Amino acid sequence: MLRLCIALCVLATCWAQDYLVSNSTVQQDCLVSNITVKQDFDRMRYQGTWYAVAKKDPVGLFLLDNVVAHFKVEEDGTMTATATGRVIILNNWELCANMFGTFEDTQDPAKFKMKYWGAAAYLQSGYDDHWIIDTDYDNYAIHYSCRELDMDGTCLDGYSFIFSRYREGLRPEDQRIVTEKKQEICFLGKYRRVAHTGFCDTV
Ligand code: RTL
Repeated sequence: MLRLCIALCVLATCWAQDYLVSNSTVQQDCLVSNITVKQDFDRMRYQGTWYAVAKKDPVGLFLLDNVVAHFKVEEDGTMTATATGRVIILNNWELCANMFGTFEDTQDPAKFKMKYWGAAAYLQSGYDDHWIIDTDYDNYAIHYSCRELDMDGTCLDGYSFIFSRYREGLRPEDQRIVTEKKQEICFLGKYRRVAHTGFCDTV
């Protein structure tokens, strides 16, 4: 009987260890403070056009589709961006929103505070976190913003964009990395594809 008990205890310990190891390789506690971002983020290489191919929405009004962002590093080193996207405001007024953003640096080169506003006064403005979770600069980027922390340190209200350098979407080889990262930021299963229909294209 004692032997059986010892054997069961050993087995249980092994299971527990296994569980902890698999849990620590993919960050599963969903604490915003434990989310890792791109190491040594290089804003110069991040410049240029990024097409949103998927997004996880926050609560409330948001960019619907046709979302394209252009990032730039100004002469003084500040990162700025413009973005366009289809929105519906006042219940049924559909338009292409022209948005602007300036980024404040933080201690971490991949974590910014983004001040954003619209070209027209009736468009939303705000001040959000803007984290670059991962990017290879040439193909894909995963953006994350938590607007409101829950009492337990997880994200209560946040949004995220999956960006591609190509309008058509991500290359198959980048999809695995992106899925892994979606899981790490605890947004897996919450994304919607972002269509590009030409709604915001200027001729
Ligand atoms: C993203 C990166 C590039 C610069 C900016 C961004 C965010 C824009 C947002 C716009 C919301 C607009 C709304 C308009 C309706 O009134 C992250 C794409 C500025 C959040 C809701």
